[in-house]
Order: sequence, then structure tokens, then C-alpha cells
Amino acid sequence: MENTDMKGKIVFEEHMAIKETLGNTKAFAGDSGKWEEFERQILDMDEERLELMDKNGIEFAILSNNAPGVQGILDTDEAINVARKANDAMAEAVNKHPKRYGAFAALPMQDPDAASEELTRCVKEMGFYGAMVNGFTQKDVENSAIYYDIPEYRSFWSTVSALDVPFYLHPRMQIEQRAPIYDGHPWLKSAPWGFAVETSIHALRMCGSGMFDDYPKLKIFIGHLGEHIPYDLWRIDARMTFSRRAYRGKRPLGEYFLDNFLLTTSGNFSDPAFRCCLEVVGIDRMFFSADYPFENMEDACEWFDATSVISEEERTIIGRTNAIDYFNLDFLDK
Ligand code: GRE
Ligand code: ZN
Repeated sequence: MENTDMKGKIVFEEHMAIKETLGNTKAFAGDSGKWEEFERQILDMDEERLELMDKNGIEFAILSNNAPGVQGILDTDEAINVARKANDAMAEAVNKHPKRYGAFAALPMQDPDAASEELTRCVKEMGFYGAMVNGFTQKDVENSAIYYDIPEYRSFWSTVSALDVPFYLHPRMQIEQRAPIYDGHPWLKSAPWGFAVETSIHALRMCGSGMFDDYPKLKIFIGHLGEHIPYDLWRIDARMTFSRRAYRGKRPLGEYFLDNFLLTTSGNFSDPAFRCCLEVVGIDRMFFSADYPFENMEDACEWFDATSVISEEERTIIGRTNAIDYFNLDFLDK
């Protein structure tokens, strides 16, 4: 059935792959029996994707590389090359369909200076809208996980802040050796639960690191309706009055979350969770996104077009005008 509800939606947790990162997604597809379809859809930035966007009332999509992508590459030079290749592939799709696609840069976070350089290239030379990074980065050895709140990344954040673009923190799965708590329950490690645990801890580490005191303009997007954080935000601050050992932020954590984070609906089409996010962060910080091809565009749009949590006016704000304002998409009508 054709979905003819809200037209002109804008989405930006929408993934593509290049052959170097395709294997990551194959591993996720596992025994789902959906690999052939995934492979076709994640590699395509042409007809099939555009037709689905048309059919579901999506006018514009900001593309990003699949997870863990560059963050799972152990060799730094290889990470630099693969990031560049993914970004050039997205730039090509954007050049071909400039009214339909934008891009978020994949970044070789293994080397903060190289990540700054690649982001600068993508934003200044190719008109990218920011970065999407797939969680912690591995480096040199399999059993490694580097989080970006540590001091080594302050110069990178200074670049992000100076370029005035957002950083989308996307989930990845914790690696085997570091996550014995998931032993025997591999299903629990990925999108059903572990993705959100991993991403929310990374986001909270950022809040507790002082990086938003150094760079108060930084904007971090997180998807999946806030990776569980909105539901718990009150309790985090409440309990930190009791214990805040080595918390390095100058302000209460919740203030950073409300000032420096923005949320999308990617892959979480739940009315109660959406209501909670709206109440906690407010409509100005909420953006529609789908998470294609891991989610069907139809499922995302059928939910968003019909949810009674919001009015028609609010649907236009969350589905379109917030993104036009935020990304300066002046070529799209308001
Ligand atoms: C996602 O992008 O959210 C995702 C993956 C892999 C599996 C499931 C999923 O990257 O939702
Ligand atoms: Zn995603």
C-alpha cells in the first residue's frame, strides 16, 4: 500500500556501505535470511533507495557509512583510506542527486589529527553536514576500545566545534573479549539492547568528561530515541548528588544532555518512548529518521505519519523543519 501521508520528510541515520565495510553488515544479518536484500539495499544509492524515499514521503536523506565500519579497522593507515573511500562514494551519490542526498563523514578516529583533517576535507570541500562515527574505535589490536571523551581527542573536538557541524554517535557492538556479561546471549549484544548500552555509556562519558565545558557549542546526535538516556535522566542527576567520583563536568550531567545532545527516532517507533523523549528534551531537539536499511522505510514512515503523540504541526517540525533549520537546507521549502 502506498503511504501518502506526510510528504517532504528529512532523515539522517540512513546507511550505505562500500565493499570494504560490507562484511560488517553481513555479520549482523546472521541467520535472518535477509542478507541478499540488505546487500542490495545498503550498496544502492540510486533507484531503489530513491523510489522507496518517494513512496514513503522522504524528500532528503543524509547518508552515512555502516557500522562499525572504519571504527573496527585496526590499522590506522587502512582506516584513513577506507574512510576517504566511503566519503568519496557518498560525495559521488550527492553529486548525482544533490536535491535528495547529503552526507555525514566517516572518520578514522584511530588518529585524532587524521579524523580532524578528513572531517575538514568533507565539510569544506564536499559540503558534508557533519560526521557519523560508529562508537568507540579499535586500534592496533582486536582487544581495544578507545572512547572520545579522553584528553587525546580535545583537539579533534576543537575542530568539530570550529567547523560548527554535528557529530552523530552511532551504536556498535561491544567486542567479545571486553564483554563477558553477554556470554551465551549473542542476541543481547546488538540492536535489541547492547547497542543502546554501549552508546549511552559513551554519551554519558562525554557529559562527565568536561569536554562540553571546553567546547560548549558541540552538538552530538544520538538515535533510537536517545539510547535509553531520556528515561533515566532524572535519576542520573538525582543519584549523582550522592556519588560523583571523578565526574569532571562543571555542571550537572542533565544540563549537558539537554544543551549538547539532539535525538532522532531512528529504529525506535514506539509511542511511549517518543512521548518520554518529547517531554524530557522538548520538540526543538527531536528529529525524525528511519535507520534504513536496518529498518524498513515503510515501518518508520507509517509510524511517524500516523502517531497521535504529536499534532500535524509538530509532525512537520520533527519530520522536516527542524532539519532544514539545523542543517541550513535552504534549497528546500519550509
Ligand atoms: C543500525 O544501524 O542501527 C543497525 C546496525 C546493525 C544491525 C542492526 C541495526 O548497524 O539496527
Ligand atoms: Zn543505524
